[in-house]
Amino acid sequence: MILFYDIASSLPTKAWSPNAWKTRLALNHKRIPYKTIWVLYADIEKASRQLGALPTRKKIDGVTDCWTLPCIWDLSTGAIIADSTKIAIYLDATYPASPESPSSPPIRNLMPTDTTFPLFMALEASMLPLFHPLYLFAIPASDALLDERSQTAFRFKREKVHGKPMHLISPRPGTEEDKVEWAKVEAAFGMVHNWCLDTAAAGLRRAVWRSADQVGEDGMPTGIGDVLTGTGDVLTGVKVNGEQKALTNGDGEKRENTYILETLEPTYADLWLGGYLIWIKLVLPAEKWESVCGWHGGRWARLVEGLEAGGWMEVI
Ligand SMILES: N[C@@H](CCC(=O)N[C@@H](CS)C(=O)NCC(=O)O)C(=O)O
Repeated sequence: MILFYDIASSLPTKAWSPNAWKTRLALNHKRIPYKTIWVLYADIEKASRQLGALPTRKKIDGVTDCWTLPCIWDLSTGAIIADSTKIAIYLDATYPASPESPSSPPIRNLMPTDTTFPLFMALEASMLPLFHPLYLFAIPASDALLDERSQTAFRFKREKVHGKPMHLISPRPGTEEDKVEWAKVEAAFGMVHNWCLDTAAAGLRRAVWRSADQVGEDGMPTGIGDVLTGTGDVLTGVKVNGEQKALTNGDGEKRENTYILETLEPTYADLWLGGYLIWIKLVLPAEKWESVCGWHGGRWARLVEGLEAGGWMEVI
């Protein structure tokens, strides 16, 4: 059993923080039993110190330790780990998918091949600086969902960083600034979309692991070495043992390019992006999520629908 420390909000899900969503999606993906411990934003440092978690960075003074969530306490091993990326690495190392000792349901890997981890690190390093415009919208919207004591703590740092009071950080809806800054968010996601298109155009879709020479109990291909087929932006099928099969999600429904490495199930890169997409969907006005759904052939809506349908968004 894992205790998962997440930050509470007034949303029905309580969960809102993009970084904590990455860990929640990861725990759900690996089907590891866990229980959420809800912490108020104002109490992150106190709760983390009590737990014995390590600080993850420095505060804005550059000197003082800063504790952040998500954090997990694995009661089976005693490990206490803060930072979503460190947690993802720990989970795969401690609970790897193992064909030798199959469990039911089977444990999945977040990073299924040796190349997935460096690819994910490159994605994170490229995307993080591009997300600043997103913060302009999502930080004040998140602030509005916190309790008063947490708002004070949340605002202290953000208002310093942005040089304005919280209520002036977001561009006013409908203004030129609103359009320009939102277009930058679209461009950030567009960069990843273009990587995917380039990969497809170069015929590099063999970079797929969970697809191949066998079909698992769920009707999905398993193993390594198959060929995904399709044209342009849309995957239409998979060759299993040389035989063409429709690409389905297990319910016979056709699956288009849902995940960024064209895998049949998400890898950690999808869950990482999913953390931000879910943040947008949960905290911003509905028209912003509608706008995201129209970007890049609807791939981000498909990604979040895929996470919802697969049970990855469950709050336990
Ligand atoms: N690199 C960390 C960042 C986590 C993070 O920034 N968490 C925020 C909430 S989304 C937090 O706890 N902030 C507390 C603070 O800045 O004092 C991760 O990926 O887990």
